[in-house]
Amino acid sequence: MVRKPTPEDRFSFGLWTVGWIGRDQFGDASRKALDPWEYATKLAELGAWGITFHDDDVVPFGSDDATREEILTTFKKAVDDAGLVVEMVTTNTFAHPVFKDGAFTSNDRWVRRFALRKILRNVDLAAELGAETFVMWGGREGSEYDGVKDVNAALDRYREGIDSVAGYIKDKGYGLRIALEPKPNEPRGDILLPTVGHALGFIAQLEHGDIVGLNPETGHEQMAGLNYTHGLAQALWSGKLFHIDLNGQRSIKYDQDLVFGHGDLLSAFFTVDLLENGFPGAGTDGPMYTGPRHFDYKPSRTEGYGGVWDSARANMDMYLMLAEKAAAYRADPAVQEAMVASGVLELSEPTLAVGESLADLLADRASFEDFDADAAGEREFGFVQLNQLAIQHLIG
Ligand code: GLT
Ligand code: MN
Ligand code: MN
Repeated sequence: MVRKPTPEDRFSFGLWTVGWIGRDQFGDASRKALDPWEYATKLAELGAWGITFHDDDVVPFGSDDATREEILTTFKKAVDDAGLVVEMVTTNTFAHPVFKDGAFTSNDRWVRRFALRKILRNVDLAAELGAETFVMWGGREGSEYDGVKDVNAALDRYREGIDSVAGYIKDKGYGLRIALEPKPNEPRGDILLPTVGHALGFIAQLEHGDIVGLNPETGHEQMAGLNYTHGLAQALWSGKLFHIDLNGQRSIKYDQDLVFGHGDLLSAFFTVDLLENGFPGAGTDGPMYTGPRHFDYKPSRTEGYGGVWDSARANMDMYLMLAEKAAAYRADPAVQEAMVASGVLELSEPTLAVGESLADLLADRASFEDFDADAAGEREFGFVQLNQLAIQHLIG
């Protein structure tokens, strides 16, 4: 039995996750939609601490102000009554046909202006609800054909859009940070800012990049054959891991949004190990992710509401089970020994000693002239053994 999640675990869910009714490219909805507040109540019962949503998940696109106000009041009350925290808010700039060529990077300037207005309005709502993170997934920012998008101009417009939103947050004094969510493709053939690395490079070009970071999603990196844990690691190293979308993906294919751990389980183990225990060399004194454990998954289309709640719970159970395994892995003397043998901990030692100059290095015969490269080439790192110990903890 896995223990029940507590608020300290800070598990949170997108309303669009349990709220997904199974409509896909090929088929109609396989479940009936509930009211937004019903999902909130149920998630809280299961042990979730937080809830997140797109503007349009709660208030239908195009609603008039009075309707919007009425719906938001009911929703806020339900969230409060359930004891849930709205930790993140995001904007739907992908569903309505107006965004078919993108929002900030649509070739149509009027669409770009409308998108900016929609997003700024949602920033106000996010701040009002006390959210800390404002996720921006530019799902429609991209193209199917290379000749139809001036990528130089598109990146200029993307920067203009994000800097405008970030500048607005600062001007208003809101306690919000923006987290960009990379994805390589789907729904567009190619999406701009396709990976963690592309997004980090983009953030470095922003005027207000200090409040812009990342919301990497497990499946989005794995769809491109990339290592999610390494993506998180580089975002952490860069001080840019503002938020996470945990889920499961089985190799390079369409975005599956499976339950966390139901895709690449070994990778999920190391993801949790990093999130809970930090880097092997620095441990919890090094860069650590301190945000919510947010799940962005879809209950499979085959499930009814029983399966929806079971799968929501499964995300949290997977995380808790993996956290337990990862703690045991780190504490195991055999693992610690294997870590020493493998040199994992040696990597934290700077290559040049404190105060040592390149001139010193050039004069150090032990580093080159007298260095026995052949002998060093004989070193056994024992990586396989260390990995085997990880797997033993995982399945043991
Ligand atoms: C959409 C997408 C997710 C994003 C959401 C935020 S919406 O479902 O597939 O990965 O996190 O806009
Ligand atoms: Mn996501
Ligand atoms: Mn996804």
